[in-house]
Amino acid sequence: MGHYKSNLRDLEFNLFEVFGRKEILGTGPFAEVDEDTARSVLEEVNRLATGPIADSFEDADRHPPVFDPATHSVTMPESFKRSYQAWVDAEWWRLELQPELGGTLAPRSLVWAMAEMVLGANPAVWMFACGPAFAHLLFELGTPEQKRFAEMAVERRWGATMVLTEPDAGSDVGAGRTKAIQQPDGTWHIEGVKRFITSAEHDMAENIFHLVLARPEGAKPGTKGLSMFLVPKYLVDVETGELGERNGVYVTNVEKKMGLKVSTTCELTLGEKHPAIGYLVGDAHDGIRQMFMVIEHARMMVGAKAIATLSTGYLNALDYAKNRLQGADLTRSGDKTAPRVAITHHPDVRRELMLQKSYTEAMRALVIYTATIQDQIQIAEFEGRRDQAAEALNDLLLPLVKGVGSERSYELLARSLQTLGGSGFLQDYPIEQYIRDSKIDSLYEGTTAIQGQDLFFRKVLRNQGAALGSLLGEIRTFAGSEAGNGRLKVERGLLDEAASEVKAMADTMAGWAIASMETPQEVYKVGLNTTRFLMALGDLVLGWLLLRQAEIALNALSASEEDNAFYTGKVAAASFFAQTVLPRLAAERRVLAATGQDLMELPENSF
Ligand code: ST9
Ligand code: FAD
Repeated sequence: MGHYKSNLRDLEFNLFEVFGRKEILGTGPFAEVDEDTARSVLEEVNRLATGPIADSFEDADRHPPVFDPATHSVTMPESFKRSYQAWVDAEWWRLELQPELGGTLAPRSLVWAMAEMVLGANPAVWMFACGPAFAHLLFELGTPEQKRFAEMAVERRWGATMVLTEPDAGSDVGAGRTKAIQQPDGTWHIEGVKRFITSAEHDMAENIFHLVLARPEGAKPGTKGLSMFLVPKYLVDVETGELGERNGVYVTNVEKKMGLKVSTTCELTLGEKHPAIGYLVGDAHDGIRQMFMVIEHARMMVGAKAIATLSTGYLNALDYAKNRLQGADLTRSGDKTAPRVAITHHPDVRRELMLQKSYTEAMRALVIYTATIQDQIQIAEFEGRRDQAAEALNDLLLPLVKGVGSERSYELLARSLQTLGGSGFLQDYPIEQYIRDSKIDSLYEGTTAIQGQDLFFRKVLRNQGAALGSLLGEIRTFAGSEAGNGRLKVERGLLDEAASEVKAMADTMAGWAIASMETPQEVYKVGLNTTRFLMALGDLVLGWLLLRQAEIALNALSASEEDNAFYTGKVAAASFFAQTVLPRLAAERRVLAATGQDLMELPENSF
């Protein structure tokens, strides 16, 4: 048995029983993908993920890529190349592409369900294989030549990267100093050093194209002065498809890391040896907006990766717990002759397992729910209109998927390891690697602090609370409904209280933000609470999604005996979360309300 334990049953429960994807499959933009096709895709991806994709997970951690500074090249582990090739050859990544690029457009909900299994089995496989998704964006934004480039990138499976970060520009992307100098022939020379660039070098594709943020000479400071350039490793003749000269963009270092070692994290030096030729994407100076189209996608991916890892961590812990005999049942602890029981019998282990299960399944539901909002956006685009409410809700949910998904997964993976006792600390089990590999998820694509600020300042305040208001409205309507026919009454009451706490938190923070227009320091109180608010809204939404699942599960339970254990577990997880997690939001609200300026006034040398 490989390390990866998938949960296809729960993915299908979300897609088909909770979020009714049957209604949109086989119709509109998804005419080519009906329910049967979707189910068989999931089954096939599950087979690949639990087999060849997962196979190199451990080996590639122990034998990471080798960088040769003399040739600026990277040799990938052979085992990993096989996993990568298995995924690329299966061609399911075409479900992300429009037909003009050789794709068969599927709903985002199906794509993210499929992604969960690959990301859980071997996340770097998905990341290295993102070239076509980058090409999809280039095809949308690019000039006719760039569209042709994008077609070739898909046909020939080129790799791709997103290039923002510099030594002095991490969270603060606008501090970037990489320059772009226009040439008489309309191309640009890019000069600078970027760092931490994922997948910027490897030996699994004949070409790699970089989407680079750089500042044209004379452009204004900050993010709004940045433009996006296409900088290929090898120049390409788009008429003939021939690869031309080596471009002046070289990997000058590959980082040694705590985890996710097979994913190359590169220093990228542009224009030092010879010119690094760049092409302005879409011939428009619109870099940060364009790059955020990639970032939004990548933030969803990072959250999905974290949650997928927690899921396999929990299922490994559960498997171990069912088989590990230790101690007697607590009711017979005084009897030294009592039979030893599986540790699942111990109340403390049960509580820990249920905490892992409820967060895992709630966060999976969060990913799929967010993806269903993306389905709505896709359908609107297909019909030639914009669904602005769906766009705003998707914007609101993304920091939850990324910020809450990564923080809770890392925290709970430590609980999964704990379930194995000392064995969890060993490399004989995959959880120590899961923890190392998933730590990155709260760091890249915007740290948790950035997610909290994005959520509050951009997605709540700037949106004047519209998306938050309608989400809270939906949650409260559910709480006030008859969902669960009385069986979920207590839980719905707890959900309603939690919604009031979160609303009060948002109102208090908005009050400080408004007051800061007169008294600037008031904004510190907001900044002291943005992460708290992020996590609190996350718990509320997770609690709601679990209860929605429980309602469906209760109906299914009374309709048939089939899958009894699965549905019973759903109701139990929702109930547990409502009773043990949601009440904590009252304390969070009190802590928030009591925020003062003390921390900000404390002299730095008193820390
Ligand atoms: C990284 C990569 O870490 C790690 C993993 C790589 C994996 C590779 C594979 C990924 C695959 C993806 C494939 C994709 C293909 C795509 C296909 C898609 C079809 N939402 O607030 P302001 C924009 S990479 C949208 O003033 P500051 C907006 O245009 C490194 N847009 O910001 C705005 O203008 P306006 C990741 C947003 O104070 C403008 O920015 N690094 C959003 O100037 C300025 O906004 C980071 O993530 C948003 N949420 O700058 C950096 N926010 O307001 C983290 C801003 O007029 N730091 N815009 O609309 C931040 O996010 C900062 O808050 C900051 C601040 C840089 C935005
Ligand atoms: P800093 O910005 O220096 O942050 C340090 C600490 O300060 C953090 O805790 C942060 O939350 C906090 N902080 C910073 N600013 C604020 C603020 N305004 N308010 C509150 N707190 C703040 N980048 C790319 O462009 N492309 C890639 O492909 C890529 N891949 C990566 C892969 C790996 C393995 C790693 C480690 C990084 C990668 N990155 C990539 C860079 C990544 O996005 C940045 O590391 C991240 O955005 C944080 O920047 P920083 O590391 O400079 O931290």
